[in-house]
Amino acid sequence: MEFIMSIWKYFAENILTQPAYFIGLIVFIGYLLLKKPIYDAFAGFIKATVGYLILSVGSGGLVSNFRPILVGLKDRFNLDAMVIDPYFGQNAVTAGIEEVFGRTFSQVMLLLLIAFVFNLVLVRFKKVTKLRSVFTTGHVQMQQASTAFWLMLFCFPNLADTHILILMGLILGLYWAVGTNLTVEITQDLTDGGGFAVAHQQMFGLFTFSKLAEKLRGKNSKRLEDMKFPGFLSIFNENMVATSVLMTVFFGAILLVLGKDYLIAKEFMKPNKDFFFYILNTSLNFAVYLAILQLGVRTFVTELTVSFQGISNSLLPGAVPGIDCAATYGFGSPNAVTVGFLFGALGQFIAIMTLILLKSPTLVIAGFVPVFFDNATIAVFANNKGGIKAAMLFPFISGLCQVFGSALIASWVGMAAYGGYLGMWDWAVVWPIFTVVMKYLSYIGVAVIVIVLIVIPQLQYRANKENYFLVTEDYEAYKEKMNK
Ligand code: ASC
Repeated sequence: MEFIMSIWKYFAENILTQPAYFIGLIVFIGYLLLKKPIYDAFAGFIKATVGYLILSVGSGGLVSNFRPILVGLKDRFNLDAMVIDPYFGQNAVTAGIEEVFGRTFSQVMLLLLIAFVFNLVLVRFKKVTKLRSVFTTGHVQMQQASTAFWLMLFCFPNLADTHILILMGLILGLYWAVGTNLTVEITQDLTDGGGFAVAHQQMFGLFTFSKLAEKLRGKNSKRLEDMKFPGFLSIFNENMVATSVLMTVFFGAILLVLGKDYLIAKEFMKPNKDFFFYILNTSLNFAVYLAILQLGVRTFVTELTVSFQGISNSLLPGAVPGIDCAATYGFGSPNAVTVGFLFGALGQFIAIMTLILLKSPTLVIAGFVPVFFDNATIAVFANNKGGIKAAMLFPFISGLCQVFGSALIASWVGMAAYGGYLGMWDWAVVWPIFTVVMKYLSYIGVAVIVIVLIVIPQLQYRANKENYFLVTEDYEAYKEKMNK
């Protein structure tokens, strides 16, 4: 048993929680199943892994450069506030779980195993479960597992570790499978049959806002990509220019508020550098990382689309992999990403102001990951379904939800005291609801959540029985039938 556990631990640490290698492995196996020669499979592995690593350089660069700037606001003004950000959330769990509940979170790998295998089993029996996708974004699974661990302990403080893990494995595994499955149609539509779904932290949000965006679409609704600015504004038609200008205004304002002295003291900026060019350089890097990110997407998505047919022909019929939300930034209008970020930030800003005015005991600092990755993704999908108005409105609403939802849940369960909460849409809206239900209904609450999660894909299936599996199995045929 110990031997098996150590193999699992090795696999989990090096592959399962490292999406680049995990996607590489999937592509490798997929090609072998397609009976391609081994050297082709190897080449596919390299392209998929390198592509995903490029994507990670882009998204990691955004995170590491822009996260400290927003968090700096808390530091600069000595605010006693919690940061809504997955990394802060994970730290808060590590810092507080022992003090508050007297537990350690050493079995997180085991939990991932339980939940992941459960996800695979659910998809393997898709005829019954109607679930079509597997969650593969490992670093996100770790963050979610930590937060879920705290929320479950809050509801069931006396439950033994093993029992908590089993409960969590059940609910998390279902959440992953049902959440990614919710994004199958909208992602296939956005990517024109890219052959993947989204496995991230706003899956219920993407589904909800896409549905609402469809309702918002009028006869003359335009998408961002159809919009052409006239005159001098025409420079904004180009994504790189638009992003650079808007980010310089946005981050320029924040950096000015932080002030040169603070930035030097915190070693953001070298003392001999010019402040104006420091601001410009920092802001332009936003466009740089975004471009890198999109290059990464282009590198691995084709490999994944082709090779996954191997897996979906035999191992997991009709399944698609759920991957990082950033993979969608290579599709639709590139300006949607920027628009979503800015309107999400506006929503968060107004929500934070409201908390201050209402003298809320918990103050929130916007974290970069929720502001950017949630709202940009919501805008990409909303724009695709409902056009410009949707791409502005829904990230704005999402920004409000992120702040208010996180402030409520994190104060209630005691995470706010440890400085952070995950803060992404599903974790600011959906999981707080789960927590309320479990806290007040106990095991009946667990049963209610499990049943609701099981029923969701059944309802999706009912709504479009004929084409439900076609959308992953043969997208061209699906499109033709849907157009009729
Ligand atoms: C997250 C998280 C990140 C980003 C990244 C986006 O939730 O932890 O590092 O989003 O996955 O590409």
